[in-house]
Amino acid sequence: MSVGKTSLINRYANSEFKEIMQSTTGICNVETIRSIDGSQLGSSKPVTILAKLWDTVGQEKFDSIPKRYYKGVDGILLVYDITDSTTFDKINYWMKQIAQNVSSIPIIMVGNKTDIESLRAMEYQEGKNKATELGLEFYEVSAKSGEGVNEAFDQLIIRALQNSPQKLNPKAKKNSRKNKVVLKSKKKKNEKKAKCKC
Ligand SMILES: Nc1nc2c(ncn2[C@@H]2O[C@H](COP(=O)(O)OP(=O)(O)O)[C@@H](O)[C@H]2O)c(=O)[nH]1
Ligand SMILES: [Mg+2]
Repeated sequence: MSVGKTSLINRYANSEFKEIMQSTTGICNVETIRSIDGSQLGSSKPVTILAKLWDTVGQEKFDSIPKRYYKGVDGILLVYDITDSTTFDKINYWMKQIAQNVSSIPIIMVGNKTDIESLRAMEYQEGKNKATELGLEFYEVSAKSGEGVNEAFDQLIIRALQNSPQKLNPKAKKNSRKNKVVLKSKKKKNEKKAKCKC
């Protein structure tokens, strides 16, 4: 399901969007250093963190993501495409898959591709209602325009840090790896700062 997982990671980590993405195989991840609002983390100052974003690199097309992909995950971005109701209809399925593999980690639901409003198949409120039903926070975003992307990822990082406060080590300013948060873009979540080679 090409909902835009790789594009969202590329937008968040590299501030870019490429119309044609190579199809992805193999494990692919990208690290990005972010300065995020500290107010929800007990800090009056922005907090600098290193986030590692993992792509699902096509595994979801087999309707099952290998267990190893879930290992060490601190948070999941569950993505559907607002122009394709079949991707929305799979949210419950993926929530069950996640529940079978991880527990007690934040999950944020995201409807991608808001830049193509004319092709919208799922209304904002439908997404919001589904997220509420599942107890998830919800954002509509566009990897293409960038709308909502930083907000959704930043919020996931904040939730992940609230969930694992030991990863928030203010004394580790000189060593941002200690503030590492590992996120996997579910149905969705790619080497170095610059380009994702996926
Ligand atoms: N218009 C539009 N196209 C997008 C957006 N995000 C991804 N795409 C396109 O959707 C297709 C699939 O994107 P990709 O990131 O490879 O999806 P993935 O299979 O979930 O990783 C590609 O042609 C992208 O250019 C978006 O926000 N807006
Ligand atoms: Mg992809």
